[in-house]
Amino acid sequence: MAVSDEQLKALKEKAKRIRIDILKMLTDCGSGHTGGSLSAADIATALYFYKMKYDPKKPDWKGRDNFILSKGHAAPLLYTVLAHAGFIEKSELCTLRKLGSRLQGHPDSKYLPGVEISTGSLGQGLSVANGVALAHKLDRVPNRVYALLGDGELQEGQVWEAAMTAAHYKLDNLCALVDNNGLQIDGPVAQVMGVEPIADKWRAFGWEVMDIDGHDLGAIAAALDRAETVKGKPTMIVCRTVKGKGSKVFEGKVEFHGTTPSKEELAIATKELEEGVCK
Ligand SMILES: Cc1ncc(C[n+]2csc(CCOP(=O)(O)OP(=O)(O)O)c2C)c(N)n1
Repeated sequence: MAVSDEQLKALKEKAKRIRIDILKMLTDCGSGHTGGSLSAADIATALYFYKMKYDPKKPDWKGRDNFILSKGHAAPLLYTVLAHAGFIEKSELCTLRKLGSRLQGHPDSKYLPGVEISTGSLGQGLSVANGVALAHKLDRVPNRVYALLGDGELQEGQVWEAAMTAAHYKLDNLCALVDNNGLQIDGPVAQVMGVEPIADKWRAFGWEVMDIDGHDLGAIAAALDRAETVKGKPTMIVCRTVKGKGSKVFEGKVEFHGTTPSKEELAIATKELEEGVCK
């Protein structure tokens, strides 16, 4: 299956809408993670609107593929994607981080349909993904499992235990993606604790590895297609991204890791996104 020009156009439009909705909800709320939600917006768009099987009306449908947002602080992205996919109403997005809301600062699987597992403590998602993928193998079902990690998150030791486990159990129904935006909470990943060469490390751990532009929806779709053909080992897609992607207001600015736009910044960013200023 290859992505058509028409599909690609629709995916680009969807990613744009998702970015604008993320920024609106974050501006409204006044707290939350901007940079890492925007950097992974194209990845999540390709997963939810090109590749994954799910039924928003039956979030627990047994035939679904599973998405695990290991970098749980990108909750605004997940909530927006779930709203666009029909799991929740778009009007609920404005309840982000409010007392009693289902949309807490980090995703809570107990309250929100479509969230497979509560995340936020970095380093744990891939281990969970392994368990789900192994269960699908034991059940002899074709469901696939996707896990999204941050590059700063790769500093967590548990990630590498999970990397070994997935290869050991030959989890070819598992596809992990790393949002390789080069920044973490308080500086460049390379300065805090370097994780490069990311692709070589995963290869050495026995994974099939692809290295792509994480904002090229055609490349993401093609990589996800190819991952399905890999046999006997898990796949890692290293997605080279820009933190804060979509507007010059946020791009490459570490201070927007956990701060939200002002109303003025929202207006500028929305205009830039509408006009496609950032390619
Ligand atoms: C175990 C753990 N330690 C620290 C944090 C605090 N924290 C939240 S986001 C973040 C930076 C993560 O960087 P990265 O994975 O590169 O995320 P991205 O840049 O894509 O947002 C940190 C340290 C956490 N959530 N969990």
